[in-house]
Amino acid sequence: MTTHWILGPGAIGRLLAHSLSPIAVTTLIGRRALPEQQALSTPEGEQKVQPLSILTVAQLTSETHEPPAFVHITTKAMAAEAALAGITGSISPSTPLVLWQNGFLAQPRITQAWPGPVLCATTTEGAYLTGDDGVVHAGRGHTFVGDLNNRHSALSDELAQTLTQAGLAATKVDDIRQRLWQKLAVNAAINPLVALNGVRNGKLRADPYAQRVEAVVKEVAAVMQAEGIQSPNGEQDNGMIGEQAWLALVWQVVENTANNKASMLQDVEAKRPTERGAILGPLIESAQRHGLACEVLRGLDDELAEMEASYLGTLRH
Ligand code: KPL
Repeated sequence: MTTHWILGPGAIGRLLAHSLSPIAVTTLIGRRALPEQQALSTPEGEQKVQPLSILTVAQLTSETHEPPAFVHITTKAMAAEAALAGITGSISPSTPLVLWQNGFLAQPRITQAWPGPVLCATTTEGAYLTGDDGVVHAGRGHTFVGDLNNRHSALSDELAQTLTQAGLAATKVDDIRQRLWQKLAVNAAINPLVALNGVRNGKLRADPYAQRVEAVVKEVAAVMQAEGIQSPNGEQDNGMIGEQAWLALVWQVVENTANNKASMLQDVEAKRPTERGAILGPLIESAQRHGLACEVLRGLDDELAEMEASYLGTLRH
């Protein structure tokens, strides 16, 4: 059996641990201790309780372990590098990493810095935590796996097969960069606006938000074009191009997730740092690099920074 370490016991981390445990030697690693008995509620409403091997970073670093075949990093985007730094003394630098973050911040940085293979995963599996000992697998989705430089096709394939065998349908792809940016584009159009206004996704369809969505998508579409990222449903049989295609995609996701509290709204409500740096950050940086307008994106980032500062007690820079 292969050995998987999962760094970050959030919803996706725990869903992975539950799914992989029956077929692989799996260890879930976090900053604080969690109960060994962990519950999973399946999309079909079944309740499963199983013991998971859970270690704190301190326990991990004080003992010797069988070297992992894969280290999954399932923290929030801005915590990924620090989480990796916390365990580098315990793994070989050739260990394959799997990055599960939103946005496009951790992925290029860790790919550049880590000597071993760095795979990226983007998933539509839906999951949320119900406390220290429970996770709800709310909806089945699909996971795409690949690496930014297309150098680890066989390893991506191996991981996709393992995930599929574990019940999380997955496919190896050679365009993971495109897919990460596509998800980022949709997240940028939805997450900041719902987080700032404290509304569920569906509210964006009406005044006063719909116009703001269009203004965000206008800037996002220009950045996507400059980055060579195609809209997933653009320029096909519907004849839509660029901005129109991105807008159609965003409205489609808003419709499909109308009742959702987006992840950034959940972060704000729980007074946690948001993923603005990983979602708006790369867009603003790219717009500036390409000489494109980004006033709307920068405005959202500033408003979010202000809001975070109000509950985190940090000073604006
Ligand atoms: O992925 C999402 C998120 O919540 O982060 C969206 C697409 C906005 C759905 O809620």
